[in-house]
Amino acid sequence: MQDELSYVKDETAIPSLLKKAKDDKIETVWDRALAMQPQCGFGEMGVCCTNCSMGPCRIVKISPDGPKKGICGATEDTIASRNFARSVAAGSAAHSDHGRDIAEALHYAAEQKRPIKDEKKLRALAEEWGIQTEGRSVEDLASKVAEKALNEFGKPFGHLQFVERAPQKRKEIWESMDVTPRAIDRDIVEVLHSTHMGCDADYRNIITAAVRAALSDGWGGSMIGTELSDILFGTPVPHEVEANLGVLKKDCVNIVVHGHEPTLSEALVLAVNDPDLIEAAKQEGAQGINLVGMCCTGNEVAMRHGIPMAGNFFQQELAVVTGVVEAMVVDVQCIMPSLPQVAKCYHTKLITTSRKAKIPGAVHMEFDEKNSVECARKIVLEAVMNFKNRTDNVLVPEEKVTGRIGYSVESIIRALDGITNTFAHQSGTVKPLVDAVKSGVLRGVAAIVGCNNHRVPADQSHVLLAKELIKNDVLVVTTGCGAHACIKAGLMSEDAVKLCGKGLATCCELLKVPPVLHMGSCVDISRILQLLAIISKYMNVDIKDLPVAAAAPEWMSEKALSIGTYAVASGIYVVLGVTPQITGSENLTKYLTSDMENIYGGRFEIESDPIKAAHKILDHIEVKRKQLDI
Ligand code: CUV
Ligand code: SF4
Repeated sequence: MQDELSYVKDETAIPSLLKKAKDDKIETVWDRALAMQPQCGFGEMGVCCTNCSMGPCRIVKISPDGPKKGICGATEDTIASRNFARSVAAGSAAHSDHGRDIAEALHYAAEQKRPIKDEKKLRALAEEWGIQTEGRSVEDLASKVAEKALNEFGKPFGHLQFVERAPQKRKEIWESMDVTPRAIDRDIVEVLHSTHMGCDADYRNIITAAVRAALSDGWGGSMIGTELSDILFGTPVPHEVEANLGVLKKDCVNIVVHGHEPTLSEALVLAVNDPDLIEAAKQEGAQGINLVGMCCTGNEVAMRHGIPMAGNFFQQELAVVTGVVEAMVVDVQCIMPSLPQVAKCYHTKLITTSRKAKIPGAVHMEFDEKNSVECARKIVLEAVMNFKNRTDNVLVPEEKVTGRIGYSVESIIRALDGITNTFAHQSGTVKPLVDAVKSGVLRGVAAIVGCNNHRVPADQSHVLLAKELIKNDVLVVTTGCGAHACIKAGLMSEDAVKLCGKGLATCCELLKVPPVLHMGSCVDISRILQLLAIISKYMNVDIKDLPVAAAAPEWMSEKALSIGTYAVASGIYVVLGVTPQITGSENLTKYLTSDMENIYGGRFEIESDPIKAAHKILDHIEVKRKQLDI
């Protein structure tokens, strides 16, 4: 927990709005974090168990007195690993259920003969999955691909199809550990079962089950989410976008779309361009309708449509505090239940749309995939009609920057090749990138992903880490709230080249890309896996051999734990800036931060100082370079 002064220096637009929130007597996440101090030591160390009603049980670590076992006899290792595994399973469930919704959306789009944007990618995926493509209509193919994707969740035999994308050596490691993901739902259920009271008590075996569920996310649910979203809504290509809360417009009806799934936000993009609704907004005295995005759904529509990126996780309450938001439309994940309280103090309507996420105090307008455009129109009209209720108590912050985003794997490969044909699918190769790394001009690649957390001044660790890495000639790729942080700090602008080391600066200028590449939302970390798999196969090595690393400097969600776990199990070195709730078990901590490297080639590192984290990543990259003899 940091005091407010820590926000004053950065580029987040937070200080001015935080002051307004104070004046307006609005309670924010920082107030509640302060009120929560000191936080529970048992929970912090992961040694509180509530898995059965004989509990809650907690293990006392700080003194020789007090219980060292749960009532059933569960040790700290068992309890901490079960808690960790259940979090991973929940994170994998969230990402994968998102993937399932996209697969359903593709199914209905095919059924209703709605547009399917990337036919080339659809055909490529159908071929990859062994679906007969010749002579088949787009709708027919889309429907087959959707069905095959939906079967990935519960098929009784075999393993996930995207496992085949991994390099051979990686697949062998997974086979030897029996963690090859089988069916997404099954792998998640197995974690819930095996961590039930009186089941698995071996922390290593519990983590093995968690690894399988996490791989089901990265190489399953998330990858399905990304690939099918691209097929349905279009594969992102590079373009300019504006970011930060300054994208709100005083004279327009402002709609903030917040949450995760692109289905809702895509329908809203269509609805806000409806001439009738724009006319209605004008009738109400507005200049027009301004749709902006927040968190990952913001990333989705920014990547595909250039919709402005209003902000990340810690800016959601402050967006409402501006007083100019007519509606905040949310679906699932990372939506603070505090929002209706904040909205109540202004005229803002908080509109929930998913049956999976209702919030007391919000207006619920359920989004129906079969009727998406009509639903979206109703929501937009609700916002338009709310414009007249706006008061004078408004503050739109000045902070607004422009950046270049849209780096799907296809776009990156095209940028490398200097090919401008935006319709080509996977044309070109990663050779120029590999050559740049081999020659040492580029030292390596690092991913910066994840959320905001009150334990870190908002965005600061993302930005400091990114700056230190690019200064040392490491190309950064980013998703999620990390991407919002980086664009706000100007790291996706042309000027960012000035912050780069000589080698990276040369590459960026040559290829006309920023040093920090926005690859999308959190499910789009599957794009990073895909890129690493392509590079590994090209170089004929395993992912663990590459001079790459990942960091989640401000992570908070269970999804981030699932991501971290599948990254480690994919052979990646992962630095966490916030300590996970595992430290009550020395064995588990050692397993995750050390032993796993001997098995999977990747491991967790815990480092809260972003500059130190950058140097640990740089050291790791140099070790890998040496091993590759480059
Ligand atoms: Ni997944 S990155 S808070 S919204 S998971 Fe949500 Fe995206 Fe973290 Fe940000
Ligand atoms: Fe306690 Fe064991 Fe029940 Fe957990 S499962 S609450 S440790 S008795």
